[in-house]
Amino acid sequence: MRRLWTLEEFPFHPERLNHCETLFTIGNGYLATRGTFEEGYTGELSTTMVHGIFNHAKGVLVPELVNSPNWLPIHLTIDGTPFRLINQNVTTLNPTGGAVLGYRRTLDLYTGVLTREVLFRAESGSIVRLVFERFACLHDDHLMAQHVQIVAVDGTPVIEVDSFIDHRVSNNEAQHWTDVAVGGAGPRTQVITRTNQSGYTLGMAAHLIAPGAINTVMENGVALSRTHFTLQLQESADLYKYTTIFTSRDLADPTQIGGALHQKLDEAVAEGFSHLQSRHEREWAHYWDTSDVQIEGDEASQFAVRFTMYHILISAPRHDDDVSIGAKTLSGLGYKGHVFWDTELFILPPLTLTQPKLARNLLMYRYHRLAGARHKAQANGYEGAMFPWESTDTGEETTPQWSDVQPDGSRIRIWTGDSEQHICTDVAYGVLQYWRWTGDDEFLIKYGAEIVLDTAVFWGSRVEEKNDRYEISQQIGPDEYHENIDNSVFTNRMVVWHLSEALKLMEWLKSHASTDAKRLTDALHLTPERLAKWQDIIQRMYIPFDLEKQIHIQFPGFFDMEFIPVPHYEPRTLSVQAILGHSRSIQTQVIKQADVVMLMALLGEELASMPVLLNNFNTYFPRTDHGSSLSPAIHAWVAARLGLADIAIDMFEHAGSIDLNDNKGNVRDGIHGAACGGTYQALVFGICGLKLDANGELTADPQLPSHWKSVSFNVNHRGQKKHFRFTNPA
Ligand code: IFM
Repeated sequence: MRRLWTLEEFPFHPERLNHCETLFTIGNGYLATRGTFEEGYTGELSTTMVHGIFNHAKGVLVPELVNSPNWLPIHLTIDGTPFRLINQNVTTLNPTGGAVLGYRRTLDLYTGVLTREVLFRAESGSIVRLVFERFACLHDDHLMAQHVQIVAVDGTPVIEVDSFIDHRVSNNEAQHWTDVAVGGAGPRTQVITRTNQSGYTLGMAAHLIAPGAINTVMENGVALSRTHFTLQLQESADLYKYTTIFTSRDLADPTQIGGALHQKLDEAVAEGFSHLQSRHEREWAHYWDTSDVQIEGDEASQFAVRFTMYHILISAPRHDDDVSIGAKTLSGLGYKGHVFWDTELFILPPLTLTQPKLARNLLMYRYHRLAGARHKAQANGYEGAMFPWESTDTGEETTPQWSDVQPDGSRIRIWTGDSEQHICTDVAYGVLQYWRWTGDDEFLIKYGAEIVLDTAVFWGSRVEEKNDRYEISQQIGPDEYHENIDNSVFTNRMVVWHLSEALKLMEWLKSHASTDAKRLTDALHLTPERLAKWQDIIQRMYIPFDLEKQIHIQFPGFFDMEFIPVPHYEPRTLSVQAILGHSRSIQTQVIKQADVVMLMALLGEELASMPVLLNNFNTYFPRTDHGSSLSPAIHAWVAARLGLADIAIDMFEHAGSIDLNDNKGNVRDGIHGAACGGTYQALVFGICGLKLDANGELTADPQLPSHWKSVSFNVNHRGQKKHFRFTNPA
């Protein structure tokens, strides 16, 4: 077993069924499938999410990423005893007459291969050793492979096999599929179906290779590939199942999906499992070549950085620049697959530094959605491009306006779609960071500049000139506990940053791509008056700051509210907001997540001198309850930069273990993608202090925790792979 590369479940933990399903997700950037089992259980959250397949089903407030047909099912019966780990109700071990004698599940993060080994005794007394393997081919978006090895350890068992694609799936009961066509013959089965509102067609086909004569049987509307055979003592059999998938997003003519599915199946069958696996693993090795970070001296942290990077890599689209990564990656139904600022400020940077092609795909998703952003700006009476707080395939705002019904029957108004407008600047930050690290001028000139400039146009129209300065009212900053506040320092200061970058960008374009400078000037109406206004805003924007205390003020009035010493509530499993109750906590200084501290992470010493940054941190850290998973990593990053080593490692460990430990109890809904990306940034930007200087050169200022021996990693800098290794003095 590869050390510190392997996620292991040993023995089986039925009480952690849904948590483990999320952790053991496999994927290839086109789709991801949770770690549910081939035999299926009541209570499982079996989910395959395919990038870009959104649908707005009846009875659901907003569109959501659709749970696609389940390609995993392989049901085995041993001498008439169904192979199961637990009973249907997920409570008792020792299922229907059979007994589980041994169990271990491993996910090799280095290869993306999920393996499960089970020793199972049938009611007849026959004992079989089962080894299940699966992977979603990284070298081929459209192909998934499974292998089951069955060894007769005792007895001469008769093995019955049913393999199928299960189209009877939903998103928490919401039905998204219609016009399901199911069929098959011999070892092949197929499902072709269509989303009932958005009209995406999806097809899946599977081919089973197994001993015995394989027939297709229709049962309950499902096409099963069925076979049976007998094993002699110590004999083994291998089953292989290949599944292919295409959607109308891949093929303009949906009538070609059937042909494409079967052609790819023919190729997979001809190539064979081990060859496919080798090609798949070679692709993974390329990923890790630049994306791995090695930590000597701290095994838990070493494992956590690999685990978090794995989850970013399996969800990052490789060949599609029209989709992006949702807050829960592709690993669960949480947040309905919607794309938030989590992508550009948390998930994107590790890709920018280690897999720039993937980073570019994510930014192109925003470029392709400028029309939606312009529509949102216009609908709200502004100019330019105003990205939605929650985004799907259309680019329109898809934040629900109301929460689900609460236990008391009420619903809570959700304001983020109206007021969390800093998303516009966050996207611009991601674009410029990508450009500076990669030197991808072509991207900037053709696409990125338009994003940065048209979102700047939005801010130019959004700010309010009053009280002899510029202000921005009715905002939600990163701290979502305080809604619709005026002059969020995070937002106002990031707008100043955004407009200054936009002006610098205009100058750069004029000297490096004058035709495009003119094209954008004309298209976006970047008149001298407009640029002069940006300059004026930069100079006269209100940045709430307490001169006496030398701290930034999160928003005026913040310190007039009740002070709650958050650390006094430790140890706790709930957020302090949950402990105090919503209506009280919003009138206190309890902060959900890094807000001023987020500003410090993004702007560093460009924001203020070190003493002010330290004052800020000492002020806001004890007020933050980390009610959001986005918070700890940013605190780790900033604490490391401020030389607060103990806080830095504590917050770093917290960030890296959010999913592994399920601290918040909600990992069943999916991986916290932002915490994964934040963990990398806390390490590379925070603990190692890697950054680009004013000339675009790399500098570092490592502050390794005292118990670490070294940290090593590679980054791509302007097309070149650069290696770093930092050590602690022995
Ligand atoms: O984008 C975040 C937000 O900052 C905090 N609540 C959850 C969202 C999705 O992760």
